[in-house]
Amino acid sequence: MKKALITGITGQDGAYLADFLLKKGYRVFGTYRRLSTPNFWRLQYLNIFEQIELLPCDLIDSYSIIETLKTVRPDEIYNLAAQSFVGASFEQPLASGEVTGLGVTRMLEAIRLITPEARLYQASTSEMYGDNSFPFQDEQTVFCPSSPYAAAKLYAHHVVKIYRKGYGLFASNGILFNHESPLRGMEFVTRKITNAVAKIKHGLEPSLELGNIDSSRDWGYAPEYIEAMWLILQHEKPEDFVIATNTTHTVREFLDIAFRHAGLYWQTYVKTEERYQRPVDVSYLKGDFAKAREILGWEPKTEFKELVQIMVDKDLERWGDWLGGKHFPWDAWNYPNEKKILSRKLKYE
Ligand code: NAP
Ligand code: G4F
Repeated sequence: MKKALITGITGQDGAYLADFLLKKGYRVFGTYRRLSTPNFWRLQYLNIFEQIELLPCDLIDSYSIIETLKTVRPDEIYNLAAQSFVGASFEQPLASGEVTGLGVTRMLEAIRLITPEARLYQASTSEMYGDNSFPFQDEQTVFCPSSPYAAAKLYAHHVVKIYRKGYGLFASNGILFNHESPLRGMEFVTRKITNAVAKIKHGLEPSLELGNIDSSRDWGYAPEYIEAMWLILQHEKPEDFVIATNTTHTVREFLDIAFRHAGLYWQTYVKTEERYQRPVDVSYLKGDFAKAREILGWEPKTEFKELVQIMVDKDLERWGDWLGGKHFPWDAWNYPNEKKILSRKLKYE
């Protein structure tokens, strides 16, 4: 049975990827970091929590990465862990650089020393193109990062290429454009909007405040992007791939579809506030995934409008359930029994 290790398994992509790999017959190991309030709700939500083997590991702590690799000896490593919120990277630029940038070098060094035969997927990002002026972006487009997050990801992207070339590691970057779902973090604009639509519709909130609603993103559906990560590691050689939809929409368009879907007009409820503006923003992203289509046979299926509606429907349902007294997986009661946490002393061959 193949063993996959996912860092960032508690995040949106980590949870969907774990689900995908379990269905493919993998033994799935996931790392989590120490938090005062543990965060396993997505794995509970997908009903896969019991099937995941957990290990404590933080990308700022080399030794925890080394112990994890020694314990698991994975065939495939999906490095999804990051401080992934662009806005927070302006507030905590050093911590973001430590985790999102240097964390990847720590992972690569550990792989080089302990499991050089393992295949590494690194979660690169369209943010690396920054505030560019190209009509679309692909694997050849120059990078011009516009945030500490993007600069850290670009550093990581290059270090992956250096270890591939210098040490012969099977290490690939997936340059994924924005991908969303009902499991998206609440701080990102899509989920912030769909959650607010649901609360406004249910009479739980009066309005929504946003920042720059003119920026444009290439938004896809997260579960489909997970398959691309896996395909990248099944490819015969390590390479970098853009994963996108070849379309772009503004935050305004997202607002329009989301509110209309709930029978509301966004103009009645949405205010823009200076405090949600970033010091530098990326105004336009539109990816070209031609290489992934040609080599991996991957393409997106869910269109923008459908994606927005999926998210609104799910948040409407959740808040409706909540009002009816039903509480969905969330928060402290998800904390695992310590027996569930793998001992570093155990070995899995
Ligand atoms: P996410 O929901 O924010 O998940 C990030 C994960 O990283 C969480 O599991 C988080 O753990 C973990 N993490 C944070 N700091 C860590 C640390 N110091 N050590 C170990 N783990 C740490 O992000 P996502 O949307 O799933 O994205 C997955 C990856 O793809 C990220 O690297 C992101 O930058 C990248 N990416 C995302 C998109 C997108 O549109 N979603 C596009 C391109 C690239 P906690 O639960 O403990 O916080
Ligand atoms: O949803 P966002 O925070 O996503 P952003 O910055 O594009 O980053 C996401 O996608 C990247 C891929 O390109 C990932 F690498 C990254 O990890 C993350 O998943 O913001 C999207 C746009 C921005 O232009 C932002 O300024 O929405 C604008 N926006 C307007 N009002 C807002 C808000 N963004 C947030 N988060 N909150 C607002 O109130």
